[in-house]
Amino acid sequence: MSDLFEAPVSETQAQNDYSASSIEVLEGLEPVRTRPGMYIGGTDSTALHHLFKEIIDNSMDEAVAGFADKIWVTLHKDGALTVRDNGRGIPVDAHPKYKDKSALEVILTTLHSGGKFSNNAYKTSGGLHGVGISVVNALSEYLNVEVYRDGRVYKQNFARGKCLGPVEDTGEMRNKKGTQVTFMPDAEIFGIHKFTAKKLYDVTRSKAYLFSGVTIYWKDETATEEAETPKEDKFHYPEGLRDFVKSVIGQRLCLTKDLFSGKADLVIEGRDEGSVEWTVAWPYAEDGQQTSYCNTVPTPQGGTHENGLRGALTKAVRAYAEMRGQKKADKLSAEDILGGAHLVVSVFVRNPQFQGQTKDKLTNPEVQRWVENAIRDHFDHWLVADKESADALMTRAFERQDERTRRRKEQDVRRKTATSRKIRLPGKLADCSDQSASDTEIFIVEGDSAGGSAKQARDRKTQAILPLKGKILNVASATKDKMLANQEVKDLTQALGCGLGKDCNPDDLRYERVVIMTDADVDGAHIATLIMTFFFEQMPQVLQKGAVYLAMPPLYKLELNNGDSEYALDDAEKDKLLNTKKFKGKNVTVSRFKGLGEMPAAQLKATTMDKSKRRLMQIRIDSLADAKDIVGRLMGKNPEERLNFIKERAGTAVSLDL
Ligand code: 1YM
Repeated sequence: MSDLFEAPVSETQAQNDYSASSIEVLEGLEPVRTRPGMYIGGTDSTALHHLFKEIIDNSMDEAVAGFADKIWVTLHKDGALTVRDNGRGIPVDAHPKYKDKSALEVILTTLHSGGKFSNNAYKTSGGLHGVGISVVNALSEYLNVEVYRDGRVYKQNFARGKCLGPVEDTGEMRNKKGTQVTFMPDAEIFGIHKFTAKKLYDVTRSKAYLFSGVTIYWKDETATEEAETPKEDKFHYPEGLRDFVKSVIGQRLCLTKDLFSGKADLVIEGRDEGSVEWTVAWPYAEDGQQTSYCNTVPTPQGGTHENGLRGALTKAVRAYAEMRGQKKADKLSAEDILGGAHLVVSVFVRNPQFQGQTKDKLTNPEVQRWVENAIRDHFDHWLVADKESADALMTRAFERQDERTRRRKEQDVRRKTATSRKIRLPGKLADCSDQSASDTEIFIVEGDSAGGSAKQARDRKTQAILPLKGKILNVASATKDKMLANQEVKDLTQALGCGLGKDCNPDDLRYERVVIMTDADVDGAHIATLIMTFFFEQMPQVLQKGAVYLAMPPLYKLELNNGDSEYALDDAEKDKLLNTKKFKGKNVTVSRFKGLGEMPAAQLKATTMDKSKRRLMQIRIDSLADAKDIVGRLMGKNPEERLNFIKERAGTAVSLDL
């Protein structure tokens, strides 16, 4: 861990550090209660547990910044939750701009104020990643805060986001510092959902794995004898991620004698940019998983930190294989080397940037290079130090490479025979010119005019375009005969070439990726849903393979007078961009795209189709059974089921564009 995290700052300095004058107009909490989905992604059990993460992230931020080393988590009998840390305590002094209010009250009752007060650059909660403590306050039936600061105890109580009185100095308490928050999620918002001990326990433990400088005390007052998780526990992992991976990999047989793990400071041109910690294991069963974190927050979609680790490992194994005289060393791919490996990487960086509304992918481009450079040397040494393990890794990588080449050849032959046999392809399909499926994609677009733009915008070599007419048949509610007779379904099936229903063989797919590209409006979303339903019902293997994607065309263009412009995917992104330095306070022309057909080809290319610039969303099925249930209810024949589903989830809807 770098000095930055450990260097203690004196208490007086810390108190004066947050800059009150930087406060701008702050929003109240009403929007949070009216549209909770916008802030915590819904009102279901996942959203409920999000409240806990927000609070513990505050304590973790304080620990990572070097001010706290203990956190206590207690689940109470009545369903309330208490989190306490021994950090500096949330500031309680009167706020210059809000003379009658304490900083504590402003932080708890206004949106996004945390980030503005704070000068902690590594902060993930309150503004940068998480939504902050005020959102938890808004969604709690009650929330009570105790701050232990300057040898005194301060208390303030809230109900549904409103404070019940001013912060009170309740007397002296020497030898105690920190913040304690107790809250009860509001049943008006979360209905029957309650905290699950196991979920809280797992999140709590993972935080301790991710930062070895903290000890977390767990207490569950609801625990019974048979409970899955203990009544009390203490988490402290001096070996961090290494301990974590050891606990999941357990006694399973691995390809290498030891795990590959380490820690490094990211010092770039003398500047301390943070740190990285990683652990990699290669289980024989090839059933490993890849997980990554930034500032202790999970990034399930990976991102630049994960790419950095993969890059370092790939390059090091290639170099090692080359040194061992292997001719095909430079052809080894990351998947050859890392497929099935168990990989965990955790970074601490300033100003992390996350992608999209779900914010589950790290996008700071510089992080990739930093992480790759930091790990590369370590892995080179690790390989040379244990030749037996290095050879085992190399041998398996070449086996996977052979297997990959064999499969590709098979696929190429299939495609060639298909083309030479001149299988019937739909007349509307503008096929790509590459003969093999590898690295090709088919864009399924809505309507002929969008099809026209897409044809102009595409890369002819690797991108095919299939325009479909309007709304395709809802295959979840149609009869089989009706489906087979439907022209759009026929076109789609012919173009994809992999067969339908029980004849579907995903290896025969004529393209590597299938991209559904519809307008960024309600109709577009409906059409995309229908096409996804088709895949789900008729080609689930293609979805499971991860070959289906959604294109993400922008809804807005923001342009400055000097011609400089940016695109925004949705309202949230537009508003965010308008608040950045680039646009704030300037004369900005905001235009809204009506549909893909209206977008000039060059723009469609730059924003949505060009492989180097666009963003795609991969459609993933985690559980086939869950997905079947949802699709069945939502797209099936029974309208009552559909209504019930919508009623249950109404609170989850994030943004409706009607
Ligand atoms: C159980 C939850 O919230 N702890 C906590 C929060 C803060 C501080 C310390 C803190 C941060 C800073 C300065 C800073 C917060 N401070 C703010 C704000 N535990 C919990 N512990 N002094 C104290 O980041 O500069 C928001 S949260 F806005 F004051 F900085």
